Amino acid sequence: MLEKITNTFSDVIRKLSGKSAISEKNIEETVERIKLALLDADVNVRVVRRFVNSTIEEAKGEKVLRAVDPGQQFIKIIADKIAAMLGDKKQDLQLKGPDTQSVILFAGLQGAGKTTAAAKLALRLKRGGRNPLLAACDLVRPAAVEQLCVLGEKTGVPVYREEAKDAAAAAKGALAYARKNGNDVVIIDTAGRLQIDAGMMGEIGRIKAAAPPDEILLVADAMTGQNAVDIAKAFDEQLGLTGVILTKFDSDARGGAALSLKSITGKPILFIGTGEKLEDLEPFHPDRIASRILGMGDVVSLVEKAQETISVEAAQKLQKKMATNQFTLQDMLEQIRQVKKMGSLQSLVEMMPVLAGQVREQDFDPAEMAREEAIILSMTDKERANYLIIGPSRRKRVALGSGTSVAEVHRLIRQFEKTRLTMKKMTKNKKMQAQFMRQFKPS
Ligand SMILES: Nc1nc2c(ncn2[C@@H]2O[C@H](COP(=O)(O)OP(=O)(O)OP(=O)(O)O)[C@@H](O)[C@H]2O)c(=O)[nH]1
Ligand SMILES: [Mg+2]
Repeated sequence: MLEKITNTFSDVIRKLSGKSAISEKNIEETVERIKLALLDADVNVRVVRRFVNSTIEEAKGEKVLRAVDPGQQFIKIIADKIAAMLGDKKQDLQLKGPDTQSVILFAGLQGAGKTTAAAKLALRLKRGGRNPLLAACDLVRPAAVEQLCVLGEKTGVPVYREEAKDAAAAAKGALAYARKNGNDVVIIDTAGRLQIDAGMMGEIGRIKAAAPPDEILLVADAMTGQNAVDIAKAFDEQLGLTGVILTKFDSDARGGAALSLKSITGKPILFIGTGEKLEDLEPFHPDRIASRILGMGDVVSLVEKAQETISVEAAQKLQKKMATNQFTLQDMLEQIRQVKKMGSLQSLVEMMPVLAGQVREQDFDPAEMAREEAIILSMTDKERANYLIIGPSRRKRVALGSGTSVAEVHRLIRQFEKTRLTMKKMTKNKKMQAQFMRQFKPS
């Protein structure tokens, strides 16, 4: 996700952050480098030009050149401009209250990911307490209705289908069905074509008239860069879009579509598709994506992800143990299990690029974690509470019991001692804590 552009930006930011003085020449050179990176990322030329002009103008003002920490000030300007390019504020779906029927119409080219996104959004709304209905109105591609039905089955969201071959009539039928069955959001999946053509636009126009939507969302493939922006413009002119879902964001290394869409079309990106699984649809937060691109890490998403898996009480308990040096092997076991729950290191490092290079892949290797878990599980409660009693003969027993070697048991205990030591240092040292926190925050 955005690897390519993030690499350049992280490097620029790293070079700036240590600087105690910044000259006009520094500003120009930095902006030039970013300009090339943006163009290389397939960002619209007009958007790039606007970025260059406004950044130079603002950075050359008193604020940066005379600031106590000019590097940080300059970074802040860049971060704000990138967030503005992405759309500034997060936009929500505009739906009516839960007791009134809302309609969401999906449009887009063939293979953009409409049907998948419709099912993902239905699942999201259902988890948010809504009662959605999926309407199968792609009557062009033979297997389209079946595909939606399969996804409906997986998400537990009902699918409305008609045998007749008129998409607008099917949409109307879906609304009536939803009213009868208490479905408060109807999500209409439509047929895509290879290119924008009159047939497709006419059909979606008829569906729009038959089932007046609250949201008309374009589903566009992020990997197509500027093409996605052109498509959005065309759809908006003919149908009047309310927003965009950018799919396949997980495979988009460059980010050109995301960085140009809002400025060029004026339409907000509401969601991004981040994978093929039905859970892989995330609300689009411009500020968070901006700090991700700048290599400063998406701390908020990381914390949210951690909160989903680690309870607040557990975190507080751990903090207390850290402070009083009571961290035991049992706590380490629980941590290993939590890390396992949070998913792969890859997804974490993507949210926190500053971690890349600091954490080693093998620290999060599932096989290694399973071995560590087995070792601790082979210890007695007493041993887990006080690692100092685990002498040579106990280590041998633990190795045997866990199907590992004595060397691996040694290594785990050494690792544990090191962790304890780091924790002790961290909690004792206010400066170190502040330093640790500062790497997450630009200012
Ligand atoms: N990696 C990734 N793949 C996706 C994403 N969204 C959709 N896909 C894949 O893209 C392919 C096409 O998705 P569909 O949902 O069938 O696309 P569509 O727009 O409905 O296509 P038509 O109905 O033929 O117009 C499928 O293989 C999906 O699994 C995403 O966010 N990330
Ligand atoms: Mg489809």
